[in-house]
Amino acid sequence: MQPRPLILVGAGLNGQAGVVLDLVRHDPCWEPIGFLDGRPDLAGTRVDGLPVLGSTDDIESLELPDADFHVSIGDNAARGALFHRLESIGREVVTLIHPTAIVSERATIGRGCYVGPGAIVNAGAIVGNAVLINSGVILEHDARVGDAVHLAPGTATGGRVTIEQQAFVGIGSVVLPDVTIGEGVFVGAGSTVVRSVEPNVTVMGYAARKRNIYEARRPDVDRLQVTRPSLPDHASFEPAFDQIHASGMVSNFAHYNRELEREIELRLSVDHALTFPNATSALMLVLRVLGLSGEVLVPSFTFAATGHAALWNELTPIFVDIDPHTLTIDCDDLERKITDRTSAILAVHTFGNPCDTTRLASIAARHDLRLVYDAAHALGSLVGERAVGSFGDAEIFSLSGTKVVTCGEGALLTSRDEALIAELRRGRNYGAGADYDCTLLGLNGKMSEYHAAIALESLRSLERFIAARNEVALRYRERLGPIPGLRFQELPEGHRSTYKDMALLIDAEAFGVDRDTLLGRLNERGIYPKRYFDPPLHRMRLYRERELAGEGLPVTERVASQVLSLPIYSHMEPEAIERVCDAIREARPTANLVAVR
Ligand code: T4K
Repeated sequence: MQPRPLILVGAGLNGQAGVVLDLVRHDPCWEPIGFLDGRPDLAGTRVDGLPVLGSTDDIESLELPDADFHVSIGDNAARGALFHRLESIGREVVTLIHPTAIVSERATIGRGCYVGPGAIVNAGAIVGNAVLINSGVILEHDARVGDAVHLAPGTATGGRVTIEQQAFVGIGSVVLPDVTIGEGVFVGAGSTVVRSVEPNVTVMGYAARKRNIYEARRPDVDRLQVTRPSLPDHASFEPAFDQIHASGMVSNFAHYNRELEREIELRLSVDHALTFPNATSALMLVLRVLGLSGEVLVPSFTFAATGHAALWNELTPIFVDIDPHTLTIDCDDLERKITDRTSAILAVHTFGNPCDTTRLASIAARHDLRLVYDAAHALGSLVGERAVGSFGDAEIFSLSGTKVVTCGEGALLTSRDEALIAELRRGRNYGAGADYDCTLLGLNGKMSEYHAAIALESLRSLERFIAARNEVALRYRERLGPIPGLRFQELPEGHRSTYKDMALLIDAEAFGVDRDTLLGRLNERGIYPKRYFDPPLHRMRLYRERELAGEGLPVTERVASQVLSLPIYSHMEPEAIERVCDAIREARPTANLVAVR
């Protein structure tokens, strides 16, 4: 067999690269032909006889020979980002496994990983991409390991542990069975982790006993996530929690659920509001209760839950394109796709930007279609003076952890239709009334009283949160709008968005680097935007397998490949916004830098 040429990314021979070079030099499958490295002093030199072919800064523009790649860098953020950049330009990033490692046939290891001498990866383990499993690691059965994790030598895990992306587990640490180590966690050498660790925390020592552990949350400014919940002071929940405790009614649509429904009816000027445990179940139920059949028109550019609600009801989602500016459903394409099998429109107020509600209402009336809005992002959005919530047959808001107002998990459905609401009340109670005689295939659609109390308290801040997000959005627009190749989702005149997400679109040619490269560069600097919504529904395997691979969705295709949701949250400091803007500006190739501040 001809050995395959291999380029190592990272040339630090006193680090991971030395170990990897040793491995591939003894493996007849590979012929190492050179390095890429970010240090300027190495450019044009030779390391251990092999040429340094260029800088990692220039991966996208270098003319490199036909070869596979392996990123041999210990730092999780740098390795993950370089892996991503190489894949985004179509390069193969290979996994290397030392011949003395034991990997179960029932384990799965992703791309770009390294498994060192004597390591054991046991049955049922699923390992992500760009993961370092160092010498002598024991990764026990059914482990789940996220992307760009680093398990230092001698780490031993019990069964079924989960280690989320970019976590680092130090030398000789032990992780007990069933423990979850959150994203970005740092576990110090020699620790014993006996309970789950939440994301972005450092733990050291015997992590069960408070006395013996050092635990520190990294300051927000270190890692900028796509969002963070803004939560009222913990103490503000206590009176309600005490009352729930004293009353003994913790569920079944009791006092706080009713209060929350009333509050929403008043705030949004809607006739009826119902609480739900999440927007997904509310969407599923409303499509069932409306008694739909055949086809439902939905945008493909949305979160999975929108399309899934149709599939759960054995309806056929027909994918509609989006407007290139507002990113909400394209009414012209929608009209073209109406057939005699169409029974409903399920439109989405994408990222909080309201749809063209006037035109949608008129199309629905003309074709006798039911009209439901997935308003998961849009609690507090306005169409002129009128709040989102009173359009269509029903609108559904999410209160999950990434939303502007959150109670952990939860949702609200609003409608003017009294008969529909009565059916939904039964539906969210398994389909039964007080007599337990079910008249419809319902579900458990109950929000707990604790969640309702949190939502009520959090709702008090809704206007303040939306105002703050609009300020953040304005600042982003001012700073980044003038840069060639960048544009934002457009808001029709007179509409108010919640800015649940701050969607930026990157035109690779005009900006100089593409969306995925930009994402990698931002990740290297501790900034973690998200590709909402890529892949769009019609490109998800679930939908392709059902031959629901929508056709004629050119705008969706383009937007999905260009979109990046930038960090935005209601308590975001101006310095954090500037940090994101600086990082985006500096991600451009030098030649493209024009005098834009
Ligand atoms: N329709 C639409 C259009 C939707 O977007 C959604 C949900 C639904 C329907 C369904 O609503 P629900 O059934 O969920 O009520 C998130 C949310 O989990 C999901 O609710 C949301 N849409 C979707 C767009 O985004 P992920 O998997 O991207 O979130 P995750 O866990 O990666 O979080 C992103 C960042 O937010 C993290 O890096 C850290 C931060 N975060 C997140 C959570 C959950 C926190 O700081 N605290 C938290 O509690 O899905």
